[in-house]
Amino acid sequence: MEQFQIPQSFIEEQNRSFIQPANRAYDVLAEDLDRRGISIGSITEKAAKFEVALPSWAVGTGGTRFAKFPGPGEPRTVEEKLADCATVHQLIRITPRVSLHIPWDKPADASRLKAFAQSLGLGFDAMNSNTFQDQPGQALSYKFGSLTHADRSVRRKAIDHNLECVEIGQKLDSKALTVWIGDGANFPGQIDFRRSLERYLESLREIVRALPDDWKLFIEYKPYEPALYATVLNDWGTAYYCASELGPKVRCLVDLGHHLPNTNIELVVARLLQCGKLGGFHFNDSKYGDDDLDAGSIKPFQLFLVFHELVMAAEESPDPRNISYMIDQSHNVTDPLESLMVSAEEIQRAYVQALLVDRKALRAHQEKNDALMALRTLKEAFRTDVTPILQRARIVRGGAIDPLLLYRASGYRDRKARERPARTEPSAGIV
Ligand code: PSV
Ligand code: MN
Repeated sequence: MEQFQIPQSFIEEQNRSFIQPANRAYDVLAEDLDRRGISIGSITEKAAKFEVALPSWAVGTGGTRFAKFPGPGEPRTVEEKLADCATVHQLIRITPRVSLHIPWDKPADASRLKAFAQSLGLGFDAMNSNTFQDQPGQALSYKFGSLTHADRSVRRKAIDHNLECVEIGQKLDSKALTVWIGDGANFPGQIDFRRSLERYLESLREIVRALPDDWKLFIEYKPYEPALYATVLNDWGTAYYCASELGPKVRCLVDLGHHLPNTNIELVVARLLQCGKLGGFHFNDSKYGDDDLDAGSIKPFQLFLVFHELVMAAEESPDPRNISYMIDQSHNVTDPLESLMVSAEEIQRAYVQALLVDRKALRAHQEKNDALMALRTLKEAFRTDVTPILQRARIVRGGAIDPLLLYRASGYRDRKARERPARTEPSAGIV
């Protein structure tokens, strides 16, 4: 059966009903920014160049450990996941790459998958290994750990899996491997903290040795879950220590949900930037823990402050090693494609707002210890409604002025529901 895609002519036709108010709003904002000494043209250009990668594992409905409530037209294969990602990118125009999870997305033929992705206008971002779950029939279990397991043969299996991810990634033209492990303990005394970390480094050394020259490895930390008493890679300090020990190809990955409540994440970002060890992000939002909610839905000011650190650091010393931006969310109650479009836009919004900060004024207020004026300077940028810039950035690239409304009007989900008959077996699991 032919797979439905939204015709480009439909986007153009829909955009016609939004173009006049969008243009008017852009002109009003241009005047306002001009008064503030900011050229809207150069900000729009930067906004149009912004990119964030989509997670293959988030185009299907997610769930909690209690239940999952799948929606109609869920993608069943990696090809269908890519088709959904292509639709998001078609409308939003800032998500040209997909981050794959192995073995969830293990391709039967990697070169064919690469060609298929290219035909959809997509490429690949970081590969993700999975040693936090056993696969059907797996003899050596990860129940008590993987890269840090006490048993050498389990560590061997986990190392080999990561090497395989790199091998697949090379065929797909990916340039990075993200390693997140669930290793840890539920009971005091269950593991030796220092031995576990030594074993982690020993395992990682072998993986890093096999990395192609132009590849990076991202260490993703997380304070707890699935281990509920102690986690081996628990925080940015541990990740930073390991990244330093493992050399220049290894950096830290900040997943916004992977911090204890009230952690000042923008400060963590600044520290990692300063140490030259910030490699990438998994964007999402949270209220309590690793909630994997939509980026910008709970703490948009925090997201803005993170981008303020990134933009400021890039302005002070442009870093050619650049940082990978990826989304990592679980969409439990929404259409995942809608959530991904809205989230990508919120991430781009925070970036654009951060571009508007009058950093000279901010510096002057800091030097005079004028706390309120410093905050006001940040808030002035944060409060600016940059929607007209985001819309214009999409228009120039052939995207949708209002991606959410256009997606709903296109009937995409209904078409997919017919093309992809639902699976009926109940399923639990986070993603
Ligand atoms: C772990 O919670 C995590 O953030 C890692 O990035 C995993 O790869 C991803 O979620 C998917 O479960
Ligand atoms: Mn993550």
